[in-house]
Amino acid sequence: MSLKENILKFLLENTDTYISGQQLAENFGVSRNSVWKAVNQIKADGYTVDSVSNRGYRLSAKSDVLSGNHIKSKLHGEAEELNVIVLDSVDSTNNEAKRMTANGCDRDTLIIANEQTGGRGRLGRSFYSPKNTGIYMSFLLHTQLELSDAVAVTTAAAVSVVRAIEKLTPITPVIKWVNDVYISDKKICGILTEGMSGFEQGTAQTVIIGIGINITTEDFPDDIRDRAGAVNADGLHRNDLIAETANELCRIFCNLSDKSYIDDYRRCSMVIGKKIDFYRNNVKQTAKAMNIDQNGGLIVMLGDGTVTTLTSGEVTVRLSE
Ligand code: BT5
Repeated sequence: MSLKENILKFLLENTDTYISGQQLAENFGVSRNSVWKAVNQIKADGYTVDSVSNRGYRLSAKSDVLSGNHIKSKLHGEAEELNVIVLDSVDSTNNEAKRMTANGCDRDTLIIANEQTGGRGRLGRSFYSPKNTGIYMSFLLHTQLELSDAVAVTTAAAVSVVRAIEKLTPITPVIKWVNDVYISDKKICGILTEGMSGFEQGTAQTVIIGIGINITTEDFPDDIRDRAGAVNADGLHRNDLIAETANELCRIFCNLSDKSYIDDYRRCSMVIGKKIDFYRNNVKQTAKAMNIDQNGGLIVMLGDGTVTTLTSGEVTVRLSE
């Protein structure tokens, strides 16, 4: 690690106290001038460092700069093996994951961007991804999944986001089948799962799970202003939420046959028991959402009493007026 990275790590671990330049210089065996230069580089990266004469430096708790090292230091369990890549700006982290796969990347990788210039939703829709205020990340995981498991993967990702937010904040989000997370009636997160399949085997060998979470985003474009919101929790840092989501997702994903996460999905569902409209191939149907099955499918009762299960992520569900 460079001097800058060492000092940053030290300051991140000691945000409750001032550390003198002298102490940092002694810790890392360098001059105070080198410490001063490294702190200036840390500030240039976007961190807020309070410096008070005779006391020293302290990283402000407000600093929310994406850091691969910080994220890695908080990964545990199955997630510890993840290769973590942080980008300042990219068209879409899902696109980047596809490019990496095409270039032969065979490691399970988490790609995170501070901004997306072409963030994507389902069915060619876009996902607004401005700088500094959100989490835009894709898990590139190597696997042997049945293509029919795609919905299960998306539900697992939604549960991971909810569990991570619940762990780090006092907020309890809800999930709108299949891929949206809401807080106070506003969408704060969308998930886009894409498989790169071996058509002959009918399996996905690489799955890309894209997750976008609005953390402090305020100025949404006009067309989504009424429907989009942000987590907006005091003291929540993106690095921590990314790591916690990764810990949960990798744990569930590595044991996908253990369906206990579906209980959390049901607990947080905002559609069970509600009247919904769903759109399949642009045809609108009205139904009552009855339950979520063990594979993440939505069991609905149609107007004529027929019960059917929606399994396709290509179905769009809206709560009826
Ligand atoms: C989604 O699609 O919500 C999936 C979004 C996945 C985004 C992640 S970010 C990392 C990775 N890289 C990517 O390029 N994508 C993934 P869908 O259910 O189709 O919803 C899209 C709709 O949500 C849009 O048509 C808007 O109405 C709305 N929307 C767009 N941006 C939003 C935002 N930032 N917050 C809330 N709603 C948004």
